[in-house]
Amino acid sequence: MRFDILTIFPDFFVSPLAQGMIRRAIQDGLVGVGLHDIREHATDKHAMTDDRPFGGGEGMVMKPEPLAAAVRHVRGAAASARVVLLSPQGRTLNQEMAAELAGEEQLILVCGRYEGVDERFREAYVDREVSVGDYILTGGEPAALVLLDCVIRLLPGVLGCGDSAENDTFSQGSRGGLKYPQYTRPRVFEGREVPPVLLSGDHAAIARWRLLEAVRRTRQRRPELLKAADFTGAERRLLAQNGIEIK
Ligand code: 9D3
Repeated sequence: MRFDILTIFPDFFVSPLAQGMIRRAIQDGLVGVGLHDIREHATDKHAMTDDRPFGGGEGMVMKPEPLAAAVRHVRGAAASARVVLLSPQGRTLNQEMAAELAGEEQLILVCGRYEGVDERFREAYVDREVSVGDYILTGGEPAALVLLDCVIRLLPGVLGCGDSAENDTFSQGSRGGLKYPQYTRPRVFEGREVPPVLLSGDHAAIARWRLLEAVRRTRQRRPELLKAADFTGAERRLLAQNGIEIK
């Protein structure tokens, strides 16, 4: 899969792309990422990418011509590339959307700055507008990184053998709930012991304990994620025996 990122801060992405799973995916040729400075497509002599809003008001707006020129430049032969604008007005990114995006051949990610982009660019060039949540960022760049990260790890061959996208917290592997508490060595840390069942070697008991703990904390922290339909009959009985009713 190919990503092209349009930004006025291409350097923002350099270090994050050079770490861990993303770096390996790029090295292995599973992912290609191009960084493009929108400013290089500015048309006036000062290379301005923003201007004052018509009608007045606070802040600046990104001019449409440099954005459009950058998209056309990056598109080149690949006319099929989808253009994604990172914007607080977009649909909130979730795991389902990430999986959908992972099915695309090429994505052009447009990072807005200032108060936003000229509406005519959005109308004419943008296929999808995506937000990463209800909080205020300084621009689209950190949002593009989040999108990049969660889409890349879904691509075939990117995850290590130990991991699996099917076992993710937000996919069906753990039935849409949160993960159970995890422990590693030492057995006692600052006086706190690892729950004995995890040292028992009784794999069925461990599986029951993990299910109960996962459901308990999901109900406490993210009750909206719990759906009875996601549990087998045996699991529902186990939960009921432990005083956990799921509707
Ligand atoms: C008048 C209010 N404006 C500033 C406080 C609105 C505003 C403009 C531009 C708020 C944020 C931004 C920059 N943010 C993004 O470009 C952005 C974003 C975000 O802020 N939150 C979540 N997802 C995204 S995707 C792009």
